[in-house]
Amino acid sequence: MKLLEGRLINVSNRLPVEIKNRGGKPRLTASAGGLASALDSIWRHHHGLWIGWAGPVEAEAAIPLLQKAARGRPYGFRAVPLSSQEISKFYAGFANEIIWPLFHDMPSRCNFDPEYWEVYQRVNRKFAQATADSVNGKDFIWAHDYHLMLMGHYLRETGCTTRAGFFLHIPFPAPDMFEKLPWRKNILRGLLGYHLLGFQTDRDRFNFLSCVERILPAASSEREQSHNIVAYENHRTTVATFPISIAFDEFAGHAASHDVEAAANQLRRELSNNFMVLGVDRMDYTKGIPERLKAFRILLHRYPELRHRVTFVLVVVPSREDIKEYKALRREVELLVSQINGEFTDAGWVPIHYIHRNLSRKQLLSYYRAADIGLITSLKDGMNLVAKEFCAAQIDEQGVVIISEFAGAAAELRHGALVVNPNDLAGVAEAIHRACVMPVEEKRARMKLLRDVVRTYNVQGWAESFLEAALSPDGHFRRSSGAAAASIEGSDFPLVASSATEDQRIA
Ligand code: ADQ
Repeated sequence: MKLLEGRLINVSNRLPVEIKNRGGKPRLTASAGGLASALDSIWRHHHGLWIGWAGPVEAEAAIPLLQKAARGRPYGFRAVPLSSQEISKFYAGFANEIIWPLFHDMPSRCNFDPEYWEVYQRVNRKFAQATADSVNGKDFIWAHDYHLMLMGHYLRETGCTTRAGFFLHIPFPAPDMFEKLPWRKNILRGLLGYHLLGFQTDRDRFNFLSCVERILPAASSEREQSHNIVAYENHRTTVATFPISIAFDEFAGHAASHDVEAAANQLRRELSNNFMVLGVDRMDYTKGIPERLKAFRILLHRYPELRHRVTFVLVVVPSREDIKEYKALRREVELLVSQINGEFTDAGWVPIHYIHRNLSRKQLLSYYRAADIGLITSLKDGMNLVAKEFCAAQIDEQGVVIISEFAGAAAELRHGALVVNPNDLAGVAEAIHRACVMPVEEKRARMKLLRDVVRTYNVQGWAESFLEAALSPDGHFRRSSGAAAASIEGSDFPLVASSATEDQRIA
């Protein structure tokens, strides 16, 4: 892998460590979010700096703690201080009440508060200035996610000429949806200030290009075999697809350990060796959790012979609990769980085991390893790493993945998984039934295919292909392993239609 001449400057809304006030004293904690572990692999090859918000502490107090946190790491930290008003209007407001729902095709959940926009611009300028102050010409800036979409343009305004790339972890919407955003031009202009833009899937990349074509007529776009180059305001931006992945060997190695095997066996025994359907998500309205529960209820109605034989384990990690919509979702999920359990629970069998908390890596892997079905029903999802983690942990290669066609991961996993439309509740129920009765040879062949895909296109390949594209001098690069993952050809298994025909169903 070609090494950077300079440093890698990673910029994200949060640092991978957070300073919290505990008992009147600032203390270091690991910050929530999986970005740090996803990026860990690239730091093995590059030294650098990570810029982001460090938590609600004064800048002065943060410095010694961040120095302490950087000991033993190949990178240092620089905090961007944000006031509580900025956190509430930039992060909770603009990012999570406007961009998050809109980019997940849920415009009715958006709160287009103009004050959020003011603060979003201000905070992006702050990040741009802190970054420009920290880099030199040989470094490479890698910015992450929807919190920092304007920073590309603001970096150029500061006069910074260091190359800068941006990766969007969430989907990019189609023009009809994106056009609802009152600040649509500014967002596109902000993004086109970067030298490289990376999207999770080709669908997101093409949506972005269609928006540029419709909203910025002055921009021109050239199409290469695996990427596009957009020219706008005397600046060229390479636009490409880089499906994010996981550290496969690490997950698979840990899942194969005696500890995890023993814990998985114990889980199976405790669930009476029932068929285990597993859901693992953040508590988020994009993940289709109520839809999954309703599909499970249909399954138990249609196939009474599965009662006592199938158990749904729903693991949900608390998320964004200070936002009204998330509180309402939790109530809805908990009501559905209790209704379904109330309707079907019988002596010796509780159909749904609901876990609402963070699990340790070992616990999570034990569930992945013990489960017979990984059920992912996102209404829309950038990638969905849970699907890939589930495959990595399936050491016995007997689990079945059921995945929503609207999760980015479906593009890579579609040949081995059962692909469903999460809005088709009956179709999801049929897919669960199909997985329950699937011959073991078919399960093994499918899971082997899935594990090969995730092993080959792992997070290391993702990071390398992004940097390779970022460092190519004219913006043109070869088709990379990461980009190729979204269009793997050939399979023994056709797509599964999500709706079963009437005569296949048991009334
Ligand atoms: P998320 O929306 O958070 O990420 P996802 O990719 O599935 O979605 O990652 C969730 C992570 O949280 C996984 O690593 C999983 O193991 C972990 N997790 C979930 N529940 C847990 C629990 N109870 N205990 C412990 N860990 C738990 C965003 C985008 C995604 C995109 C990623 C990465 O929304 O579409 O895949 O970024 O780009």
